[in-house]
Amino acid sequence: MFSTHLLNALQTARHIAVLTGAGVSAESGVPTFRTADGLWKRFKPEELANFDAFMADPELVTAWYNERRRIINSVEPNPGHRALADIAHLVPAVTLITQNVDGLHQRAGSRDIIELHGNIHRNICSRCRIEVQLEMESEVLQPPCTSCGGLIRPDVVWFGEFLPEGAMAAAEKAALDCDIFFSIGTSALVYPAAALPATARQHGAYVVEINTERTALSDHVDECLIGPAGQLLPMLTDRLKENRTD
Ligand code: BV8
Ligand code: ZN
Repeated sequence: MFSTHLLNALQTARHIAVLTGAGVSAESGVPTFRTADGLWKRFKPEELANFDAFMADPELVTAWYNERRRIINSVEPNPGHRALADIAHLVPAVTLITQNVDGLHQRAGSRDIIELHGNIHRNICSRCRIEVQLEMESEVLQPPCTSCGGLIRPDVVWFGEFLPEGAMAAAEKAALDCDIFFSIGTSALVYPAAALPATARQHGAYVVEINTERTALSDHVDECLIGPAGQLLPMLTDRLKENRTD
């Protein structure tokens, strides 16, 4: 399943970078962007996850995020999340870069996470961007911002919006420095996150993809492992635990 090269590289790696996408949370029961049903059957995520859609119909977009938050709050991290938390104890440096907004890596015990696209559990004013505690989980809109009257929105990065200050720089720094770069559970379609594996490879990292199917990235990696992250990652950490001596 895993190449000798990868297993050897894991033994001596001093820095591993990991980019995760919705596929890592799929086995927890969180729908991915592409196979989702419900609201997502009728709308493409790009049509909902953007500021114009929110301003045009704040109730619809808020309902979509409330529904997603309800699903996320009802699930648990899966063995894939936990294996990624374990790896951080087996390798001197692991940088976990996630596109996911569900907070499941944190709940699985991972630390030092770079959340490229924000976090659905945080809410901010769309005008002055102060953080707002949700008054109650409801379909209706939260009351407007008490300091400026702006609409309250989830603290996630929408299409056409810039990533959080410093997040992409930190992710790029890890891609430049790492020995092994994993792209796990992402369709590798959304930029600038999708550019990270190429950056890593150009700087000498061994790039590994883990996905249940081939993606736009698959022809541009050193090793493409087809299978569910929740199964392959624990197998990988088991091999790592067997042989790592330091
Ligand atoms: C920006 C948060 C600067 C919200 C999301 C070139 C350069 C820069 C920008 C662009 C560019 N070209 C186009 C753009 C614009 C755009 C973009 O990339 N568009 C795409 C559609 C072409 N990018 C942006 O707008 C970004 N901003 O660049 O700012 C700027 C500013 C102004 C003008 C120009 C530039 C912001 C993008 C962030 C959008 N926010 N999420 C929310 O969650 O609601 S995107 C969202 O979809 C995710 O966060 C993720 O990033 C993205 C893709 O999702 P994936 O995680 O990959 O999930 P997906 O469902 O697609 O795939 C799941 C995969 O898992 C599948 O491959 C499946 O096979 C696999 N899988 C399933 N089960 C399993 C599994 N794998 C393993 N195990 C399993 N069990
Ligand atoms: Zn405000």
